[in-house]
Amino acid sequence: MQVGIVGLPNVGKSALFKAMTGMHVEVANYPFTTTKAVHGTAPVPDPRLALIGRYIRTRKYVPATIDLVDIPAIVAGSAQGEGMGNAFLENVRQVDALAHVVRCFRDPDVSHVFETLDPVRDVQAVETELLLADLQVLEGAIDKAQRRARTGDAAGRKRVEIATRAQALLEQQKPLRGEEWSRDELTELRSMGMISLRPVLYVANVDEGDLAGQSAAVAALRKWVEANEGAQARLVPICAKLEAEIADLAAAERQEMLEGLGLTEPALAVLARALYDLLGLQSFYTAGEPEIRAWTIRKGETAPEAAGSVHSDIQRGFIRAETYSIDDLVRYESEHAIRAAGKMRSEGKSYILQDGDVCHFLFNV
Ligand SMILES: Nc1nc2c(ncn2[C@@H]2O[C@H](COP(=O)(O)OP(=O)(O)OP(=O)(O)O)[C@@H](O)[C@H]2O)c(=O)[nH]1
Ligand SMILES: [Mg+2]
Repeated sequence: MQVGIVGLPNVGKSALFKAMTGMHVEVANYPFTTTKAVHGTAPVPDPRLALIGRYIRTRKYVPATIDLVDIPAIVAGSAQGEGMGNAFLENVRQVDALAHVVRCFRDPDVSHVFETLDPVRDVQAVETELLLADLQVLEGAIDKAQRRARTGDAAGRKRVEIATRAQALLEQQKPLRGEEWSRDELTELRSMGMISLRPVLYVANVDEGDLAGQSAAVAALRKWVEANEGAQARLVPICAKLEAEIADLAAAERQEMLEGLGLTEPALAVLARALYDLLGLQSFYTAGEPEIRAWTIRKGETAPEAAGSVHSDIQRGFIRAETYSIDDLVRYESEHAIRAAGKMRSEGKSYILQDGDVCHFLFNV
């Protein structure tokens, strides 16, 4: 899964990226510090790995990962070349979801491109640019498809119809993610690289003193999100600056610091959970002596599809999956005992994976 961090300049995008990936990117108090997209990986915190490790001896734990991209800032007029201009566009089209960082912290020492603190205005400014970028693409696409349609091309006619419907929504300031689309329509819109189709996680970048996100600024943003977004958006409060500092500490100090702040987990865990929920993802596990590993799949994937995320050969030559739940592992304490109790399931090609399944895939290529 690839997630693009977007937002106005100087709102804490790189601080968030640094906190999540541990990479040392430049975080500085002036707009357009980030001029080129930076890619990084964040390990998904997952207590189930260690839980499995209590019963299955292993040499290594491998968590799932989220690919993050710190994308250059978007400002009013970006779509027309203001600020960093279209620098953001190319990256924003590649990602599966957007993490939209919104300034909700008060700090007179950190400059704001619009001077005052107003998260809803900020979100709308960025959103407008994204919608304009989509509109520009649609205009071109409609033109082209109309020419095809005139020659009697059915696919061209269909594209004109879908693109025109999308255009009407965007002109009313409505992002495409808020609309119901059929599978075919989604394929068509994705092939046109529509940005506003992507789910959004709003990251309210809060004050150090407001980790739970109870300030008026966050409340206003939350209200706006509830009124204007549907199932394709979420909001989490995170203090990027503090989390970036925590990420810099050694593991032992990190735990101490979190406890001192009254936090039960690092923001990365909060962010990962929100993204899984937003994108309809879940984890399954492979476990053995070489490694215990978490894999990310979409809910509803079948056993061969899940096997495909481990290796395409395993999908191709899939025979069956020997599967059990982590609950059964905790209850019976070993795979041997699970088998003896008749709880080791043998699942075929149509089996839909359940969250937390532990799988051994049997295959033949
Ligand atoms: N007080 C406070 N300052 C923050 C917070 N997050 C970021 N900052 C500060 O805001 C400034 C900008 O942070 P960056 O992470 O560089 O912002 P950015 O969004 O990447 O900015 P550009 O790359 O210029 O678009 C830095 O001085 C940060 O220390 C926060 O949660 N609280
Ligand atoms: Mg930056």
